[in-house]
Amino acid sequence: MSQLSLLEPPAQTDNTVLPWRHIPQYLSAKQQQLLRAEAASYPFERPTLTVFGKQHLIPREQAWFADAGCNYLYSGLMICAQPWPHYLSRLRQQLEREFNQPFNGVLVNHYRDGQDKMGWHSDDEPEMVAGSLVISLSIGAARDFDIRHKQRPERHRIPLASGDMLVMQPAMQQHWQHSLPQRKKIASDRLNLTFRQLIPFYHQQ
Ligand SMILES: O=C(O)CCC(=O)C(=O)O
Repeated sequence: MSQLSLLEPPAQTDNTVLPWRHIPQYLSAKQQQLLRAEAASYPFERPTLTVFGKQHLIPREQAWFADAGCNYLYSGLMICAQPWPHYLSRLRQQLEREFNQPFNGVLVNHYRDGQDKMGWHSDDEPEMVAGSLVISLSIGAARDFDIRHKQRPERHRIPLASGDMLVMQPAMQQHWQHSLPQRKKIASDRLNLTFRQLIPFYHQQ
């Protein structure tokens, strides 16, 4: 697929342009299989978050792979960069060519089953490079991805299947929030990879 068609945002019937693009089946079956197998050895963690004074384990597992100096302060937690695994690094190179943008970090979320989830948020941390794309890729169980506008009562739901890509334009983080709701009947797991561009050494300045 050409870079232009990947970036072209969809128009709604009222001609509003939405700042994301869903590309079904971006990853080949082989890529999905290799990444899934590689993920079996990722150093997943479940850090503890403090919400209203109470401590909670995050309802999923996560790992952060990034270049040196690209530590990430995410939901109040500093996550340190782990070195890039082989197939994630190859995928990063493919995305850098496709989108003509450097991606120096990837957050891997592992939802062990439909109980695991992610709450409403925007990927708008100050260490993210202004104007950069966030590329999300899904492998495993199909899950709904919800999007809501920050100011008006507008919502969208995108069913993300294995191999799908979601290109998030900068305006998505500025004006919208997203979440991955619980789906208690889903018994199988899902990996989500979000490739990001961070300002190196932001937290050491
Ligand atoms: O799992 C997903 O599709 C969402 C992940 C997400 O929102 C994030 O990494 O910020």
